[in-house]
Amino acid sequence: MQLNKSQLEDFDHDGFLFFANLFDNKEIEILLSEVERLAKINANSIVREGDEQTPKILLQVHETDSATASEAFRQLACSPRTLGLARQVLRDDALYLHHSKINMKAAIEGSTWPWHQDFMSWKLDGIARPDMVTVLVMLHEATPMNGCLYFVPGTHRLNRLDPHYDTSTAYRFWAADTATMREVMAKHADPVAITGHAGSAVVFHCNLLHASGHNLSPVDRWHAFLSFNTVANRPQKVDNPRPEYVRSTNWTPLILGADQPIVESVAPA
Ligand SMILES: O=C(O)CCC(=O)C(=O)O
Repeated sequence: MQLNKSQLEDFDHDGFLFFANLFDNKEIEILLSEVERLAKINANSIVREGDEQTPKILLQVHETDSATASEAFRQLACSPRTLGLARQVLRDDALYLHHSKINMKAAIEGSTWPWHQDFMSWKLDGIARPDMVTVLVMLHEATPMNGCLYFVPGTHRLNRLDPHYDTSTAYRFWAADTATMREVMAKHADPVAITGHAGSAVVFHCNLLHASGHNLSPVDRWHAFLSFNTVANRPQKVDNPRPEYVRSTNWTPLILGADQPIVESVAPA
């Protein structure tokens, strides 16, 4: 999938590019059934929430040897439609995954993600430059009602804002504070709802301000996130690094797969 000059300019200007129906129904069915399998695993790389301990985040799905390894998600991560896209917007072919994850925003219960830039956390992982992007693949349709993401276009050009530690959900992380968001939103275009059918995808810059609401709908909203970094920008040593499943030290450049559909595959035992 070759991006043209105007798409690259749009990415540089807005901080994201959206692709409707990039993956077909068969591919999405395979990935959904993999998520169902992975969600039953008992591993530290799964964050749960609520009284029912419903899975919220399944991490490290792209590796071959993690507790939550999935060959289908490995194929997704090496596809020209994900890795190929990330290479083009980052203008670098030597990329690895800082992390991969499935955010499972469960019907009724699935909670919010406050406004943040991903690089708020990733800089603290020891990463020097914001040469990172995430490719998000919608495994279910995303709507405002079921907690789709919102982006504030162009905010990646603000560079990294001062973060504050958010403890409002089961996943504690660095986010933007209210005063900062009031100021930023007064000066920028309105946030854009990232809605689309299952199989749609969006690539976005690590300094783009984004958030999502609670899933108020009766249906689940699952999204896959592949967060790419350049090998040259791999993290430096930090005290008390976060676990491998959120801060990968596997910096071997990913090999681009053939432009073929994701196929059914048997996960490692
Ligand atoms: O899954 C969501 O709704 C938002 C996730 C998000 O913003 C993130 O993982 O950085």
